[in-house]
Amino acid sequence: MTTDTYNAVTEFVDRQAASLGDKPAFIDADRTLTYGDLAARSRRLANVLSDLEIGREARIAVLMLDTVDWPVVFWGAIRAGVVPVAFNTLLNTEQYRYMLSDSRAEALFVSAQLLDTVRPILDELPELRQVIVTGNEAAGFASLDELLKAAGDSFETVETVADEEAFWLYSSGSTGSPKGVRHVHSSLMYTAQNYGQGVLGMTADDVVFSAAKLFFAYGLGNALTFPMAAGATTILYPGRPTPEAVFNVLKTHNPTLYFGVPTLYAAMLADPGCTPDNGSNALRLCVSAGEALPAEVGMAWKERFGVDILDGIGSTEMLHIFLSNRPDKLRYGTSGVACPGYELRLVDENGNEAAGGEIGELLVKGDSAANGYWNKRKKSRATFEGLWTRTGDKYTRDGDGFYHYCGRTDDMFKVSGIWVSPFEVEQALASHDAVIEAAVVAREDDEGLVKPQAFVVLKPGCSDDGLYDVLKEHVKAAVGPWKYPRWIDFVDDLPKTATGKIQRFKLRG
Ligand code: 3UK
Repeated sequence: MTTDTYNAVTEFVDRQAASLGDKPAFIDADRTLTYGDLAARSRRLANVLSDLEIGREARIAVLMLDTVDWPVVFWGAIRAGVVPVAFNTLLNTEQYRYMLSDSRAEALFVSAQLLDTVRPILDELPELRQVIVTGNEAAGFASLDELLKAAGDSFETVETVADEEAFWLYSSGSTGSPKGVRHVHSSLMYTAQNYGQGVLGMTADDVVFSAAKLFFAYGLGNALTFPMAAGATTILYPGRPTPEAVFNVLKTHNPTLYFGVPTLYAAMLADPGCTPDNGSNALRLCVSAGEALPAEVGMAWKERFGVDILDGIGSTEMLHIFLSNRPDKLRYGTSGVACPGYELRLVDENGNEAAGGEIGELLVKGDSAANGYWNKRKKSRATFEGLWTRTGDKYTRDGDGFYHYCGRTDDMFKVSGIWVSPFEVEQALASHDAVIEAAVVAREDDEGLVKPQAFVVLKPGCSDDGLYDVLKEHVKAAVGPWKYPRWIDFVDDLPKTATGKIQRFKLRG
């Protein structure tokens, strides 16, 4: 009997180190890590785990800022057959308590700056045997640098199989507790080939910067697996990606590819420092994901920098982008077309194919789908339907085959019997000059009929005086007379998930 022996570290790290040993793979503010360094340090990390008796299939938690240590811990664990679980660095103590206990992580690798958030719970977790601090030293804790120094430098990579679980990501969702999404070894190269190479055409000449962090599936592909598969170089930035910080990285490192999220693109465009000479002089392409990119933002960016933003939709469950615009097939205001390696379907409530032009839920088929959620059988079965994964997103497909986003399945509502996608009203509001962003929810009026209510964030210096009537007419003209918000609340900001998605449920009265 043959088993399909495959450990992703061999392909991503060792094969690249063999031919590109001295080439920088990762550059952060303080250090450069070559492909050769990464191979060596990840072998040491594997020895650290083995010395700690953390064995194959055990989980370790990775709560680390984006520095060159992140790939070392991720690949070192995978080399040892240990499963790294990437934690969002923006969460609170309670959320970490849940994720550490849910995952039964046996070790925690934590950036010194984040230690205080988890410190209060470290004694409460029976499975957690080791806390290893990266970056600065922390009294009373093992330090990553010290452990790596002391560890042996040769390690026989564990012979995992292609279908074996390699790593987990936690998916926050807008309701319920986060779900551990279990991914296998083979998925990483699958996304790198289909999207990194197939859509972006990444090569060894690329220099990559992703404002989305490595703990997001989006950032993990953008800044770790895609550039590594291509032999490219990634710039890592550990801080908060403010427009100013991002412009600074662009100017300093001149990446060829930049990955952001819509809110950040909009904020960058609104920033006084947003001029081409403040950007990268080597930029060839930009990417946006996480939420839909308003057409105006994409077009304004293109005008300002002469470079397109490719909007694409991905999910933690599918690991990366499966539906996207392409450099040669781009239509702003849409999510584009199916990526190589993926098939898409739009289905109605009864599971039938949505007929031409109708809204349907998007289902996706492709080999990077996760194994399922950890210990959440009902949710796994509702999402992973055999070869097809339900996205929970509503779409229409136009005559040219482009997919148009219509919001989440659960946020849609009907006004006067006609579907309203909060999303399209939000887009209409956001296309007004005075507006940064908007959230729209369904609210019952005095007659118990559902109507749109909007929460609007205005640009600095814009007054809301008389703006309600202006925005009402603006929306009517843009998306249809019945869709205008019957109420508008002007607010300072919108409630969002840790991954930046609007939490409409918090706004419903
Ligand atoms: C929404 C989009 C419209 C959509 C992700 C790129 O966002 C990612 O993963 P998450 O698990 O969220 C998935 C959900 O986010 N979404 C993402 N991109 C778009 N909606 N247009 C878009 N371009 O609701 C989807 O179901 O956090 C993005 C790569 C990997 C990812 N995991």
